[in-house]
Amino acid sequence: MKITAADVIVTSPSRNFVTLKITTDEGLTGLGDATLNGRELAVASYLTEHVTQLLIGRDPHRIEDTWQFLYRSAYWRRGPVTMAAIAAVDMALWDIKGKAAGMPVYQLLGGASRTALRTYGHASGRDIPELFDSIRQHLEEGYKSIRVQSSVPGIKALYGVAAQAQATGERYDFEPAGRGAQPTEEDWDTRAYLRHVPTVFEAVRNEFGPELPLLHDGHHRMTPIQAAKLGKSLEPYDLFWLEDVTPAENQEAFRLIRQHTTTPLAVGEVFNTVFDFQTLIREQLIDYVRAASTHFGGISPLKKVMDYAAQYQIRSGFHGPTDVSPVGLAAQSHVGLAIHNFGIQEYMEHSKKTNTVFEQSMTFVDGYLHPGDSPGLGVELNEEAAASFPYQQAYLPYNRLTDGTVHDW
Ligand code: EZ4
Ligand code: CO
Repeated sequence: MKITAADVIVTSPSRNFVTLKITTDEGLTGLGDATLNGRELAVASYLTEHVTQLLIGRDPHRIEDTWQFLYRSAYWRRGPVTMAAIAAVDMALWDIKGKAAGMPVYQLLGGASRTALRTYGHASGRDIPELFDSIRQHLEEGYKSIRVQSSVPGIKALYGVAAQAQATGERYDFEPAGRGAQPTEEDWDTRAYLRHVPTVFEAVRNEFGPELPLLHDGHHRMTPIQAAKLGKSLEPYDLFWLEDVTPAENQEAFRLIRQHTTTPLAVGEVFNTVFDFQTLIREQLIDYVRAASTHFGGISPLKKVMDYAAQYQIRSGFHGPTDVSPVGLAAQSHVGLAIHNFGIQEYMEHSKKTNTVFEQSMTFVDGYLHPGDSPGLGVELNEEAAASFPYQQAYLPYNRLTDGTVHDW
């Protein structure tokens, strides 16, 4: 079998997605997700200008060889743009291999280690009553674990609070930045946040009891000692995990955090390779790997980092926001179903429009996700629908402190 075409499709149903479609001389096609939120066209251009022509004529079965070729022959390694581009190729080749074998990809990765993937959903509110309503709504829809984000008095706009979603009839804000030529500016105050978050979890525990697994995302905004303080102050509320407490370029920061708190820690949604996890895993500084197949070079490296993590009882918690396309979500769901050290899968439903562009065998039943048993990844692109939603420029928001200093968002 030989690759005869590799096309990049950019579509924007409720947000932008970049998809690679690889076609073979035997008529099999494969899809890969190359979406890098807010920098989409950089990856599209990396693929169309530098990668697609290298794929023509190659044997699509040689997944590992193609991955190593793209990683090593570029000389310039790593980084989100490069690794999202390589991820798309890797996923598309696994998709083709599954279709050629007549099997879902999880079968090629060793077969299912569980019946389905436990998920968590995103509850949020501008105040406690709104947050409680959101948690109840998620529970009614079957979610068994809940991420809790709420507004903080004194901070006007806040990450993770779906303030506009209600107005549009969807659950989530699919494009938190809004579309446009400039990023939205938000405000941030770490002291106000650190004071407020424990009171929110106390209220949630009082209302929903001790059993419900609760998660929280700090979104990279604290210093190591502030993160340690937050972890400690949340211990009475028994979190499933606390995520992205610091901007984790500095892996050593987790040594300090770990000394101070037994709250389980999750990190890695912006990581691109196993090297970003090297110290964190080897020194057992985290509990969950937050990598996403799309930003981590695809299915092949995700399986490898999880096998490394397994030696240290560290489990998966793959990143599943709506900016990971249905193709990327399917790819990591096949990995999650196959590995022994699966933890939980983040699951934000995609919008109705997105689901018209990406036809999926994935099911979500009673809080559990399953990638389905269609051969390959189980996602097909409706190209006509994709073409009806042209790219729109979009930026993620950014933060400024009260004195005007730019802060991590
Ligand atoms: O802000 O994927 O845990 N989820 C997150 C996400 C990220 C977005 C950025 O594109 O932190 O919502
Ligand atoms: Co996050």
